[in-house]
Amino acid sequence: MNETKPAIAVLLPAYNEEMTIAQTIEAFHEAVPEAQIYVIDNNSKDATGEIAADLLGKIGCLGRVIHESRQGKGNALRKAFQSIDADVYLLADADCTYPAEMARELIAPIISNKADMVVGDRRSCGDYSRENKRPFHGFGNTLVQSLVNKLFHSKVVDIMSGYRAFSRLFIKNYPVLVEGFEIETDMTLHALHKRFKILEIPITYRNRPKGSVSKLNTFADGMKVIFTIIQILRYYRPMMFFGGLSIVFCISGLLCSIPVINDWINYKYIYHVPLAILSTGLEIVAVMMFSIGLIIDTLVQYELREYERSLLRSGLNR
Ligand SMILES: Nc1nc2c(ncn2[C@@H]2O[C@H](COP(=O)(O)OP(=O)(O)O)[C@@H](O)[C@H]2O)c(=O)[nH]1
Ligand SMILES: [Mg+2]
Repeated sequence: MNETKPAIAVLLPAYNEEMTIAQTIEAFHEAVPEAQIYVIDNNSKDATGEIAADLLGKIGCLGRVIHESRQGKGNALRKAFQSIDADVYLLADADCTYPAEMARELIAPIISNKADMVVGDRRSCGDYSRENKRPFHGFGNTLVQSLVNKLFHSKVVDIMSGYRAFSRLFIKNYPVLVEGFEIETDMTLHALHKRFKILEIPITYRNRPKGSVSKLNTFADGMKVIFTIIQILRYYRPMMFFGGLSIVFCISGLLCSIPVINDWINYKYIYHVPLAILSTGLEIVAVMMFSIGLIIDTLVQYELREYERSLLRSGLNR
């Protein structure tokens, strides 16, 4: 790798994007001519792969088309992160929605080491709410955003943006464990949890051109958002998750025990035997939940420690 001139890789995951792929490649090639452009095609049923390969050859661009058979944006990026070596990675959609002309602005903080992840924030300019015709997506975004910011004491505006630049340090130490669209949320969480430097730059956002359709499914991906929220709590704040459940069980157990205790105080005998058994069971579950939270919290701390060690071992400077 060259110290003076950093290698830049533009990553364009694409699934059935024959309408927009050529325009997207051209736009990024014009914005950053020295960059290598990689299109990660995922079993597209249209001519996405061929169009991309032809065009990359024609314009003399250094990148190539990568094929990944496991479906999903997460799987596609996993392959890209494993097989591409660069100093700066720029991720965008292959659907002409993100402004390629702002590529340099996103890349600059990575090159000058001011950030490990730069996020193109679609929300601050107001374009996203205006251009995006799917209100549920905005709602899901806001829900996850406020939860994440509360948990990590952060101020991230656009958690799910698909326009991002990354340092080599971030990419080569990011374990891709998700398969689909959860990858953006996951990357943000990973960066916050592992204390990578995040910078957000407001960008303009256009809707997909007519005839081109989003691969996102409002219901299925909406369910995933809810699942993601549960996972965030479970993995990143286990004590809060299991502790919260423990409190719920503990209070339910106490409520169930009121008639039982009443019996004992008044008659020195227990008439509400089923309630007594139920409250005992609930209190046992409460203690179990608390213990599970404590164990997983310790594991997360241990994992964080190991992660920091591996960063030091990888010999890359922040
Ligand atoms: N490689 C690959 N890319 C995908 C897949 N699904 C979506 N993409 C691409 O990921 C990008 C974002 O998807 P998009 O449908 O635009 O989602 P939206 O921007 O949230 O509406 C686009 O460039 C898609 O072509 C997939 O299964 N595999
Ligand atoms: Mg898109």
